[in-house]
Amino acid sequence: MNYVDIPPPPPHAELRADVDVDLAGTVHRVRRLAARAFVTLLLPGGLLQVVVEGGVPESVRTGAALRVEGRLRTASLRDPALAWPGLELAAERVEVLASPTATPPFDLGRPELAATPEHRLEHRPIALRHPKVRAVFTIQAALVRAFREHLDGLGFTGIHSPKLGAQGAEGGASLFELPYFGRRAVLAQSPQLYKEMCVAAFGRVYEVGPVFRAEPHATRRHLNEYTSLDVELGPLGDLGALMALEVGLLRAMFAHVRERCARELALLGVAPPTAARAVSLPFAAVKARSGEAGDDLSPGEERAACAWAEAEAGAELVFVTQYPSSKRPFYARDCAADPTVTESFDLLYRGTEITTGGLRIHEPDVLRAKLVARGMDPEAFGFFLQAHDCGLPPHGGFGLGLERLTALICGLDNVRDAALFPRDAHRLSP
Ligand code: AMO
Repeated sequence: MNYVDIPPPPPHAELRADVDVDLAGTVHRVRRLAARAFVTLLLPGGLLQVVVEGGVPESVRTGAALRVEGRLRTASLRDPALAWPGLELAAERVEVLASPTATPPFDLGRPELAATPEHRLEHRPIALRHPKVRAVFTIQAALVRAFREHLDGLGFTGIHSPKLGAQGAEGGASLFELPYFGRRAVLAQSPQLYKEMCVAAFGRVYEVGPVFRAEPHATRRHLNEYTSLDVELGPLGDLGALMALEVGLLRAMFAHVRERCARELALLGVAPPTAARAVSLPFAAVKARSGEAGDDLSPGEERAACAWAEAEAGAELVFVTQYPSSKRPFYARDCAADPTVTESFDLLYRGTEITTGGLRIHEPDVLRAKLVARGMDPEAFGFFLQAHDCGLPPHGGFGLGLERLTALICGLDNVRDAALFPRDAHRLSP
C-alpha cells in the first residue's frame, strides 16, 4: 500500500500570474458563453475563476468535482466572493472527478441566497456552500482558533468534560433528560462544575464544547444546543482581573478575525470587530436608569446599556456587575459587603449579552449552606463538594456563547444563522 501525503493547499501568494497549476476543487458556478465557459471553482483557500476555451461538458455543473490543469494569468474581476480577484486560471485540461445528479434547491451563484430563513435551514447542507454563509463559519473558526491560541499562550490547559451527567449545574428548568441504562441522565447545560474542579488540578483551564438548554422559547438569541467557550482559573482574588482577562481575550480574537478574515468581513458588508474600550456598570445603576423593574435585564435594557456606553464612553464592551444573587446559580459568590448581589458580571456587546462570568464559592461550608438554602440536595453534588473539601483555590471564570458572538460580528439578526446545523424547538434535522 502506498501512502501519499496530502500536501497543504498552496499559500495564497503562490497562486500568481504565469504559474502552471494542477488543482482540484468543486464547482461553485458555471457560466456558458458561445466560445468558452467560466467556472468558479471552490479550492481550500476560496473561490478561483477558471476559463475553459471551447466550453465544458454538461457534467460540469454546480457541485461537480474537477481537476484542472492550466496557467494562471492576471485578471481584474469584480465578484467580491472570489479569493483571487486578480487572477484567473486558463484551463488546458479539465477532468470531471464527480458530477451531481440533482440541482441545488436554490441558486448558489447569486450574491445573496434568495430563500426564506426556513427554506435555508431546511436545506442547510446546501446553503452552507453559499459564499456568504461560508464566510460566517470561516469567521467562527478564526474566533475559536484565536480563543485557544490566546489561552494556550497564558498557560491554560484545554479540557473536555462529559456531556452526559446525573444533574445540571445552571438550574433545573432547562435540562434535557434521557434514559440511561435504567436511570435518568441529563445533557450538560454547561461544563461549570467540571471546569471548577479542574482548577485544582490544572490551575487554568478552558473548554470549547457543546452545551444543551431545554428552553422552549424561540427567540433570536436562544438555541437548544450551542457552543460554549468556557474559561476558569485560580487562585483568583479579583473580579477585575477576570474582566481584564476577558477583554484581552476578545481583543486577541477580534484582531485575529481582522487579520485573517478581511475578505469574509467585506463580503458580509460588516465593520471589522474591535473592542477598544470596556466599561462596567452595576446592575442597579442600569435598572435605575432604565426605570424598568425586575431582577434581570430585558433585551431592551441590554441594548440601552450598550447605547449609553457607546455614546458616553465610546465603549463597545459593557460589563454589568453585581447581579442579584437570586438570579445566579448556586455556585456564584455573593459580595461580602452585600450578600443580595454577586461577584459576577454579564458582558454585553453590540446590544446583547455574550458572556456570564464571576467569582465562585470556594469554601465547602458556604457552598453546602447555599445548596441547602436553595432546596437542593448536597448529596447529589457529592463529587463537587469533595473537590471543595480537598481544597479549591479562590477561583472564577466565564462562559462565552460562540454563536451569539459570531452572529453579532457578522451582523446576523438570528443566532440560528451562526449555528452550523441549528437546534431549536422545531428543528432536530438536518
Ligand atoms: P450562561 O447560562 O449565562 O452562563 O451562558 C453563558 C453564555 O452562553 C450563551 N448562551 C446561549 N447562546 C445561545 N443559546 C442559548 N440558549 C444560550 N444560553 C446562554 C450566552 C451567555 O452569555 N456557567 C455559566 C458561565 C460561567 O459563569 O462561567 C453559564 O453557562 O452568550
